[in-house]
This record gives sequence, C-alpha cells and structure tokens, in this order.
Amino acid sequence: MNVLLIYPKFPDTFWSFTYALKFIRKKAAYPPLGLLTVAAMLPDEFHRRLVDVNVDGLTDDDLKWADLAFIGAMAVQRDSAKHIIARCKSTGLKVIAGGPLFTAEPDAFEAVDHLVLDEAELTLPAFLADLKNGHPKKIYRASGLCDLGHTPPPAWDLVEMKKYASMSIQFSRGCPFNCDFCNVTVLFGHKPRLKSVQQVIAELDLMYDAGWRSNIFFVDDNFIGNKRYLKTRLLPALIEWRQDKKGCVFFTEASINLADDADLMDLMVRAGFDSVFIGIESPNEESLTECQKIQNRNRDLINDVKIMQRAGLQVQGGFIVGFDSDSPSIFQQLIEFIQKSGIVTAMVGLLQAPPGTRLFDRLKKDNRLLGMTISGDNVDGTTNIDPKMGLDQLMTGYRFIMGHIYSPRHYYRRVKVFLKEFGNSKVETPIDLQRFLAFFRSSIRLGILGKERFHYWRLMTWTLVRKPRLLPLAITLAIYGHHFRRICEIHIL
Ligand code: B12
Ligand code: SF4
Repeated sequence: MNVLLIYPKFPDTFWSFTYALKFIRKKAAYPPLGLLTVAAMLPDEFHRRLVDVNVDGLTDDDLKWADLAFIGAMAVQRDSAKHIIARCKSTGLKVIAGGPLFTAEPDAFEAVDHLVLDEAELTLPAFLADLKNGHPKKIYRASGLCDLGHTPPPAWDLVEMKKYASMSIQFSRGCPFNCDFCNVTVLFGHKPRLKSVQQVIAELDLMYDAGWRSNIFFVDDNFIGNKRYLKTRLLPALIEWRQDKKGCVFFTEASINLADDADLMDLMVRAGFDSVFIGIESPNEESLTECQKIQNRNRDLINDVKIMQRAGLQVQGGFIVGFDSDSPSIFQQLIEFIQKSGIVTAMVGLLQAPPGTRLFDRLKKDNRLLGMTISGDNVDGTTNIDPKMGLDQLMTGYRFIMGHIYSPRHYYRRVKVFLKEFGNSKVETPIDLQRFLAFFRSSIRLGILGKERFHYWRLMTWTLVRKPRLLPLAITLAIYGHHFRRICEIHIL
C-alpha cells in the first residue's frame, strides 16, 4: 500500500515567516508534526512519502504513485486543503483526512472518504483495522483523550530537514487554565498530558543524529502546565542532554506565571530555551476578567515580561482587541504597553470566537456571531464577532496599532528596549553559511534598499558597540520586522 501524506499550503500570514525565510533560503518555518506522527503510526508494510506543499510541489506523478492520500491541516490551510482534496478525487485517489481543521469542521468536507478525527492515537487504529477488513467507515471519532506515553516519535526520515527553519517536538498537550476564547482545553483537556523524559530525549536524539543543529520548537499549549515534572525530571534531563551537543536552541509557549518562578526560568535557560510565547491578551484588567484570563489579572505584566527577559528568555506576546470591556482608549494603551515591554514579536489579533469555545456559545446565544467559523489566521484583521464598539471603530483602531508598532521607527526602538534588557542566553545556534549570508542579504535588502535603512544601521551599530554577542539576534529581529511589515501592508493597512 502506497500512502502519500500531504500537508496543504499555508497562506502568507504573521506566522508563516514567508518574507523572513527568504533571507536564510528556507522554504517553510516548521515541519508538519501531526502528519509525521501519523506516519509513524502506520504499519511497516505501508510505503510512505510526504509532500509538504509548503516546500515541494505536488505532482501528478506523486498522485499516480499513491493508493491512499492522508491529509492533515489546520484552519488557516482550508483553501489549499480543499484544492488538494479535489485534485486527489479527480484522479480517483481515496482521501483520509484528520487534524485540527477536519476535527473542527467535519461537515465542510463531504468529498473526504474517511475522516479520522481527534487524536490519531485513538482513532487511527480503528480505521486501519476496518481498512484491512475492507469496510472502513466514513468517520472516526474519539470520546476521550490519549495517553501521550504511547505516542511514537515522528517519522523524521520522511522530511528534508534542511528545507525548514525550525524543527518541532511536543512534550505535552493540554492547559490548566480556562480562557473563554481558547479551544485548547476543549480539544486537549485541562490536565496536561505528558510524554516521558525518555520519549523526549529519544525524539531529540533522532533530530540531532539526522544532523539538525538549529532551533527546536516545543509545540506545547502551555509548556509549564506541570511545573513539578519539568523541574524534577524533564529540564534536568535536557540540561544533561545538551552537555555534549551543539546548537539546538529551544523555544516554546507558556503562561505568564512563569515569571513568578525564578528557578524554573533558570532551569529553562540552562536547558537551552531562549524564547517563550506568552498569551498576554490585554493590558485592560476588565477585559482579562471578561475572558477569564485569571492568571494575567492583578499583575504588573510589563514587569513580568522584563523579569523573563532578564532571565534570558525573549518574550513573544499574543494580544487581542475587541473585548466588550475595551473602550476606544485600548488602542493607544496597547501600543504603549507593547513599546514599553520590548515585546518585539507582538501578535495582535481581533477577538474571534472559535467554534467549541465558551465565547462562541455565549455570543451565539446573544445573536452576536457574524459567522459560524473563523478564518484560521488571527492576525488578518477578520472576526466572526459583532463587537460592542462597532466593527468600523475596531478596524480603524486595529490598523492604527499595527501601523504604529510595525513602522520601522517604533519597531526598531522596541528591539533596542528588548536587547537592553535581555540576559545572555546559554546556547547559541552555530552560524551556518545561510545565516552568515543572511547578514549580507539583510544589509542590502534592509540596510540599503529598505525604507528602514537608517534604523537598521543605527541598531546594528548600537548592538555592535553595546552588546556584540547579540548581533545575530539583532539581525534576525530586523528580518522578522521586514516580514511583519509586509504582512501588515498586504492584509491590514
Ligand atoms: C505548533 C502550532 C502552530 C505552529 C504551526 C506549525 C506547523 N507548520 O504545523 C504555528 C506557530 C505556525 C501556529 C500558528 C497558528 N496556530 Co497553531 N498550533 C500549534 C500547536 C500548539 C501544536 C500543533 C502540533 O504540532 N501539535 C503536535 C501534533 C502531533 O499534533 P496535531 O498536529 O494536532 O496532530 C494530531 C491530531 O490532530 C491528528 N492528526 C493531525 N494530522 C492528521 C492527519 C491525518 C490524516 C490523521 C488521520 C490525523 C491527524 O493526529 C495527530 C496525533 O495525535 C496547536 C495546538 C496543539 N496542541 O495541537 C495549535 C493549533 C493547531 N493552532 C491553532 C491556531 C488557531 C493557530 C493560529 C491562528 C494562531 C493561534 N492562535 O495559535 C496560527 C495560524 C497559523 C498561521 N500561519 O497563521 C489551532 C488550530 C485550530 C483549527 N481549527 O485549525 C490549534 C489547535 C490551537 C488552538 N487554539 O486550538 N500554530
Ligand atoms: S492559557 Fe493559553 S492555552 Fe491555556 S486556556 Fe488560556 S489561551 Fe488557552
């Protein structure tokens, strides 16, 4: 049986890093971890090939080779997924689909032959058994959540690592918090489920042995969901793992209470983490109460960010505008917060209500939903909510924020605020040829041709004089800024 695993195209979005990847000659930011995990669960007698449409074209020969097509995607890949499904069907190929997009919107994919939904650990075995017996069903669903202790390492042998900017690993699923706009807890539960230390180390070894030395993203919903296990088991093991290793800088997602735990931050930095994405959402206390982001309330959030930065963790922040409690002053308030905090990568989105969340149910009851689904890209200036302040005012304010924080003057100023604060990270990515060349490419594209040229050279000079070790980081952030600005120009401004 020949199985073709297909990962649909990501449009150009805030997180696609399309305009930054060009500088390091990479095709995509991250590999399709879900599909690779599914590939590892297939029986040995299946011949497997992966086509990630973000890095390779899907050819007619690929489709001819296959007996079955396995497609996995998230909502933002909806259009490409539909196109690929139609192409597979036109050649008579049977399509099996799973992952977040299909699990959230099964009714939208009539053309798919078999929807193997929820966690594949639970639903794939039943599908494979029925396939073997010749009677596979249309849809497979799970009623519970799986034990990650049995999840196999992703099939890394199917991926050409050098085409990606970063590799991924998952240690846990689930989050102990309960923010009302978020479907993580609906999908993955409140109690974080963990892989064992041995599983994580085995996965890291696979990547390292395949020659990977660059960044590795721990794609956990909230990496610090189980602090005790982290402190006593995983982080000490990661510290030991990297003793004889080069590179492999880690980054992840966590909640703001990380700032309360100096030991945890210290262990994370020693284990090789240098950045963390935090859902800050809003400087407005009432909005935090409204969405039940209790862990962010009654805190000095800017100070929390600074604490993490000083500890050696770059903080990337997620922000939302459009809560009922937001008045028009929120736009200026958010700009000031972002600029002062030195959060360079600030993902600001309009409040959206993903199906399955408490927010969705509440707004549906109040008849305030403009659509039953979301675009899947929360930085494209769209929403499925009728906001209290009115859509026009919200959009004007949103454009004002994005235009401001990503204008060269304010963006570069923020990078400097951050670099001043940033403690030295313990691990550095070896400078390979592409990263070395990225400096020359950026100095031409941004330093000579770009409208940011003055700010670019001012930042580089300042970094060289004051924090020379951080020069590669300053260049990376300048390149990110170029990407974010392009995305804003295309989608928002
Ligand atoms: C890593 C990640 C990203 C990466 C994507 C990297 C990549 N190329 O895939 C980045 C940072 C780019 C990203 C961005 C966004 N993300 Co995201 N992301 C995640 C995260 C944290 C982990 C995904 C992952 O790798 N999981 C590990 C693998 C092993 O699990 P998995 O992919 O779910 O696969 C399992 C099953 O789904 C299933 N499966 C998967 N594929 C297939 C295929 C077949 C055939 C079968 C049978 C089964 C199957 O089996 C697998 C094993 O259990 C998830 C949350 C989560 N815990 O999954 C959110 C998640 C996927 N993201 C989500 C969202 C909304 C976003 C954003 C809009 C921003 C945001 N708010 O987070 C943006 C949009 C993207 C964009 N470009 O604009 C949602 C998706 C909702 C949806 N309906 O699609 C999720 C589920 C989080 C959530 N809030 O609920 N994200
Ligand atoms: S802390 Fe993050 S992952 Fe957890 S419920 Fe809130 S938004 Fe979702």
